[in-house]
Amino acid sequence: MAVVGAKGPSPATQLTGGQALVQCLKNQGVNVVFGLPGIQLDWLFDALYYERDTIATYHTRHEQAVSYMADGYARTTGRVGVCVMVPGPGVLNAMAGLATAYACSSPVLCLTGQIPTQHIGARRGLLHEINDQVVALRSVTKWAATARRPEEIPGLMREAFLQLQSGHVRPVAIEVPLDVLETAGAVSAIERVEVEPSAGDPDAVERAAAALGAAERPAIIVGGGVLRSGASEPLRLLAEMLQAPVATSTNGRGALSDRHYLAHCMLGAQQFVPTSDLILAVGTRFLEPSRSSWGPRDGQTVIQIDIDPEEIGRNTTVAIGVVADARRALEELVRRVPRHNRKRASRRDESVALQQQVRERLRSVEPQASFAMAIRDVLPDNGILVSESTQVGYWAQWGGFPVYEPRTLITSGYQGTLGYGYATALGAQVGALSRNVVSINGDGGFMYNVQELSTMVRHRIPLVTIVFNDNAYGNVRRIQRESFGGRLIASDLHNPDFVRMAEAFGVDGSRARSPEELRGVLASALGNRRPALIEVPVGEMPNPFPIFRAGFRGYRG
Ligand SMILES: Cc1ncc(C[n+]2csc(CCOP(=O)(O)OP(=O)(O)O)c2C)c(N)n1
Ligand SMILES: [Mg+2]
Repeated sequence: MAVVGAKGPSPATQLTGGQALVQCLKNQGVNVVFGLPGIQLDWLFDALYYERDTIATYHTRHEQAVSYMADGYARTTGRVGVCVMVPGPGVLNAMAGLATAYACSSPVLCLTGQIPTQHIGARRGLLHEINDQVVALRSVTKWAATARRPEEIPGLMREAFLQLQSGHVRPVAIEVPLDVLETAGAVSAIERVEVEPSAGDPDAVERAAAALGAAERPAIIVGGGVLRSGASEPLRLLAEMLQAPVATSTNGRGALSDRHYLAHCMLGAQQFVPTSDLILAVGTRFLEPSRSSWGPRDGQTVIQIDIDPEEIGRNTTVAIGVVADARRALEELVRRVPRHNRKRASRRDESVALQQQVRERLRSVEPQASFAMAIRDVLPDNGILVSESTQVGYWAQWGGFPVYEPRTLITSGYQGTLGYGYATALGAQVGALSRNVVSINGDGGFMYNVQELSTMVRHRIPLVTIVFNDNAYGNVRRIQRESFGGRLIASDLHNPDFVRMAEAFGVDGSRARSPEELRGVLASALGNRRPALIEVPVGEMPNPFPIFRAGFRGYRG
């Protein structure tokens, strides 16, 4: 790992801890912060006040939204999403967002306060005190530290930004006690830290190139790592060179455009993996294939490329492992494979036939398919869909919703965090202000962050959010009906009139009662470029799980 652009510390100046944090953010090129203030953070917010022309502060109505928004922003931009919240209850409120960012390998920097240094660990019961806050933060970050003096802040921020750009990217956190934010010290602000991505061990890449070139029917499975490293172009070139079908995990969807003849979701992989002699896995935990009846078996060679050495071979036996950035490694393979590559017949017809077969199977799940495709019909190719744990969301994210560009489908990954969607979409829209962003929610999940309708109006975020309202935790209710003899408990919901509620917040409210109506109402909402909510009253929807998880053991959604 090479660090470029990091200059030595500039001459020290007298800065408060709060000012030091903000100078480090500024030097690192951060220009958006999501935060909710409080007395422990007054010195930090005051420092943000002085830099308000460089760093925009988006404040929310609950701390869960600051971490979700930072994650959404990071996912659409690829930049670091910064969230700021008071210690104790503020941190705890933000943890589901951090856990989701962790699951989705998202670069989120969490900055929080702490009780005054001299009292930490004494358990006196000071304002916002919780025991072992930094330990709690470690459960949802790859690295968390405490700043004990203002002078330590540049070094800690440097480490934070290194961690946010190297290895397995995941959230990091720094807690800064009240007195450290307030006190001035001789602080040297860091310059921008940029990490040069690693291309991996050349010998391992060469062995991978030789094996790929020799394979008769290679297949490629990719995950979010391809999106994070911007590896779509070398992925496409390699796939075409090898005539290898490419399946994307839920987190990797969009890595290869669904318009490409070799692009598949995991339903396609269920068909082509068993007849492949070699499987190349790139930037994916490989969880679903490795735990399914159609996953790798004896006689099939698996090559895995991952930036995280701990992921190599974690979920399946790997013949060749390459620890590398996905883009660098794929570019290297594109350069090396031609020397080894056998002459290959086009697999276009076979792949397109499989795409059609999978599409037909997916489109049989109604009304989910028609609602999702109504959205696709009016959302431009570069428009972003933020999914949720709701019936149309499952269908969309697992493969039904065609994704045409990288970073245009956002999910909660393995965390399955109900309620993450709307606030994450607000952050996604802040990161992509000139593009269309659509958030889909169930009535259950949406109400987790309903108060952020206020944030959407206050900050003029032109997001269009759709609420599929079945007056139920529909997923739970269907399981109770189908698997527990209809013993319904804790799964019915009382809701407000969503349209009137939206209007009370100053949000454009409308209703669509069918996929056809949704297409029209959504098209005009997207054209208006104003905060909007569309309620779609729905009934119980059929279970999509059997179709998607046919070969997948141990997962119920
Ligand atoms: C934080 C969290 N709490 C609870 C759940 C369990 N859960 C998954 S889906 C679901 C119901 C979702 O209801 P709704 O948002 O209305 O969507 P619907 O299934 O009705 O379309 C629940 C409670 C979860 N995934 N995450
Ligand atoms: Mg519901």
